[in-house]
Amino acid sequence: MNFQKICVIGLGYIGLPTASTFATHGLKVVGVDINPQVIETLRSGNIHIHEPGLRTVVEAAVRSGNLTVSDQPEEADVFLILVPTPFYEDKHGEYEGRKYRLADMRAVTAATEAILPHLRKGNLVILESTSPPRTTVDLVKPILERSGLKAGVDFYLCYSPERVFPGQILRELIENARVVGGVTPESAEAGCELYAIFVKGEIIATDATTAEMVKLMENTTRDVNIALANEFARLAEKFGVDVWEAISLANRHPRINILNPGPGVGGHCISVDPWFFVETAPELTPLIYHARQVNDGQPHFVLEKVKQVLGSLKGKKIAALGLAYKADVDDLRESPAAEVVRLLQKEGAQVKAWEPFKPDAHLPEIHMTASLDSATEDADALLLLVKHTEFTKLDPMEIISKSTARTVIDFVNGWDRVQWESAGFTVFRLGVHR
Ligand code: SAJ
Repeated sequence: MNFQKICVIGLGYIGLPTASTFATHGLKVVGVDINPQVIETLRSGNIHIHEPGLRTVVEAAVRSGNLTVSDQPEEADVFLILVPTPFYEDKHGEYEGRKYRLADMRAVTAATEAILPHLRKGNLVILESTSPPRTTVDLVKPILERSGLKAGVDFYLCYSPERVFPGQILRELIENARVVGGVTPESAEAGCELYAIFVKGEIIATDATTAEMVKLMENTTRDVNIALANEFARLAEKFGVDVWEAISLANRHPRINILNPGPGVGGHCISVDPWFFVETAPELTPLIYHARQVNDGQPHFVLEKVKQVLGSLKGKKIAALGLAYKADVDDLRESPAAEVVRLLQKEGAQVKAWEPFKPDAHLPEIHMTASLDSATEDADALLLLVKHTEFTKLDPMEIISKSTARTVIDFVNGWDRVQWESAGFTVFRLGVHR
């Protein structure tokens, strides 16, 4: 096929890197977003996302004249949909007493409807947003066919999941294997041809619903395995075992790879996607449901641990280190660390939070400080909630010289106990009884 112009709808964490990468590979790209601030930021030569290397690629894309931005789609050869698919905050489904989340597909619906007036014969439309199984055939296809054109006959239609790891998006976009599911084999073939423009990893054709399920299976596997690690941490505390040591020993087995326990599972993927299975088949997914419960309950487990160590939290001054949803990213959405802070405050603790990747963020109810020192100077205890590299490199001698705290609780295995104890701290860790 001859791809010259592509319309990328949704310029978020995946959309902007994807749009820019197509542009630096020679395609004319119109990046579309409904958020005027995003458009304004990009037009003024800035970016609204922190992702290593992204600024350089966006700048190159804009400089080449290939990337422009707009608040609405226009005629193109290809339409790529990369809009958010969160769940509803205020609506639930219920099955045998188990309440489950419901996917909010309004952004996908709106993006598809926005394409409709521009859809022409021979176009290729690809949905990349993580979606419940059958979304491409049951939601996207009927909307596009309102044009009078038939999917798989007059235009090509695919689902292709993005699989990139925040923090390494630009490299993984190019190097990861890509699954492209078509509503017909010809659609899949057209999709594969498109991604071959920049993808160096293997590109594999399948059908659209398989591709949707592949994505959900990947993230659900991770969620269930993290839940298992979190349960192991609870068990280790009960049995007087160091879970980190036990995990590293178990992982010497050639076929075992236990993940890391922590304060919970955040972000907008792993903690959301398993619900798309539960929603569409609650009777078939008790394991997936319970893994979600374990991971969502982990901030409460963290709270109990802090209470065990510090006793009543009323008036206790706590420095919370890290608010991002995981290490070395600036993304604070669905962050278990933020949830922990809120729970501590509900128990009467005075918490100051320090997030080096987003010191100026405003999170409801959370007191964020402008520096590490101002969070720690008058604290009773330090909580390590995110394993940012810069936290793992902190010098405990320096911290103790500037802080009133003598107790640290490490929830991510980021600090060496011996080193911190020899500096004068008493160290407690998640998954370790003492
Ligand atoms: N976490 C743990 N223990 C671990 C690993 C992670 O508690 O051993 C926590 C993290 O701290 C974080 C959450 O889980 O709060 C999710 O982090 P993550 O690193 O597992 O995943 P994401 O959400 O950053 O990215 C995932 C990736 N999927 C997989 O690794 C299977 C990525 O490839 C996907 O593209 C992305 O979801 C997505 O967009 O779906």
